[in-house]
Amino acid sequence: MSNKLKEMAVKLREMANHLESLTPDEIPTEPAPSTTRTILDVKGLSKMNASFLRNFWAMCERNGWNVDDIATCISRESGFNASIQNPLPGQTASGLIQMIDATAKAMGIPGGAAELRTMSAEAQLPFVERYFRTALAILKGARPRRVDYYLALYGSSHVGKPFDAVLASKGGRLYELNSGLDFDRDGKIVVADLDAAMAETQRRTGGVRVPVP
Ligand SMILES: [Ca+2]
Repeated sequence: MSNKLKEMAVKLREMANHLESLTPDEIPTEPAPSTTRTILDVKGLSKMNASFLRNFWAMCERNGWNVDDIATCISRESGFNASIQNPLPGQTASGLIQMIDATAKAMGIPGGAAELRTMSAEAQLPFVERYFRTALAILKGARPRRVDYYLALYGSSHVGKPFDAVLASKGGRLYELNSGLDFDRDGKIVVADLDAAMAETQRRTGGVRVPVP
């Protein structure tokens, strides 16, 4: 046995003797494991209060949804600003996930988008949950891809579509309203563009995560 190994053996024996001499109360315990409940720090998320973060986490957990991906959608749509409205003329899209007036009414808000804008972010969550549940039902229980959450916001008919499926083309109204989503600027918004936009939003966090209190 080398001298180094002998020294280590002696040290280990000393440590073992020391531990044996401790009473149970004195035996050092492992520090409490840090929480695994964290959400990717996408723009706007860190300003949300503890109650919202807890409810948001619980909503994703009970539905088996990816909390980072839904947070990414909300960040891109509203920056977690519950009272925000799409500023373009004639557009009613409002709130966390930018529901249009007809959708807000269909989700059970009698006053539609105008009423939605008066609700807190936390009060909007049950309607966000109802919306995603309805839109993702087309997957029949299959795990959504990252982009499926975003596709859900563009109409549930797009959920599950392949990455090369075209959602809008240059010249069309839908394209002009969402031209920022044409990530590679080729005149077509395809599913892959939406996924790339989500990836970019997530990359900008630098991997920083917000703990759920
Ligand atoms: Ca494109």
